[in-house]
Amino acid sequence: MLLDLFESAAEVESQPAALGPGAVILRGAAAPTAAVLLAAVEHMIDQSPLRFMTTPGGYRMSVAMTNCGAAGWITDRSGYRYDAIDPLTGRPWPAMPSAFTDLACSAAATAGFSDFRPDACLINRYEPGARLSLHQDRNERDFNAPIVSVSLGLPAVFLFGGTQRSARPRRVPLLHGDVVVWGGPARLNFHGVVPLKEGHHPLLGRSRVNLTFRKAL
Ligand code: MD3
Ligand code: FE
Repeated sequence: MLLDLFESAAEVESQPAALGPGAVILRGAAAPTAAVLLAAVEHMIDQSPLRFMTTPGGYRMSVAMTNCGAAGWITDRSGYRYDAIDPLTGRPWPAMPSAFTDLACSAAATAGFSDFRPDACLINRYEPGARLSLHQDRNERDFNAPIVSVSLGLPAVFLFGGTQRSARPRRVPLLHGDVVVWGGPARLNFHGVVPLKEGHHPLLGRSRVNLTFRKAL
């Protein structure tokens, strides 16, 4: 029956799939709540605005960033670190909204990390041309905790490398609503984002927003 075919296709689409050892993708898992998530982002950037941070080497990042939660990731001339205070406002980062916590915890649980509780969420805003060069996320204290990422808006090509910088990365498209849990053997893999292509998204216009949930402390 045709209806059964469509139903099973829809089910398969939302099933967790392995991108590689330790990396589980939930295609479209955040699409139903995207409008709620983005309204929370708007409220957040009223309190702690998006800004272009400076790398320790003195380069201005092309991705605009802010944070919510007990700790926020920052970079400046003195290095990369987490801090409870937003250096731009001198105040704590905005609290993590329950819609964020709920999504991150349920995605992590689906991937087998039922005790994951994020205390930091880095919000990355890409406009066409913005990119993130190959790096590892190593400023968190506990590498046993996974990182959960949520992609919204324009599609991006994600670079998924290995544990050595020299391994040639795979190119993985990340689309609006995709949620990925990066844990276990994938936790310290090199990764990056190729320059965002020009485009228009119905909810976000010329931009992509990525939320990364971490246990930083
Ligand atoms: C794989 N952000 O904020 S999310 C970052 O799309 C970051 O904005 C990218 O890399 C973005 O640090 C990629 C996917 C991601 C995040 C963390 C990871 C993949 C990861 C940590 C380990 C391995
Ligand atoms: Fe990263």
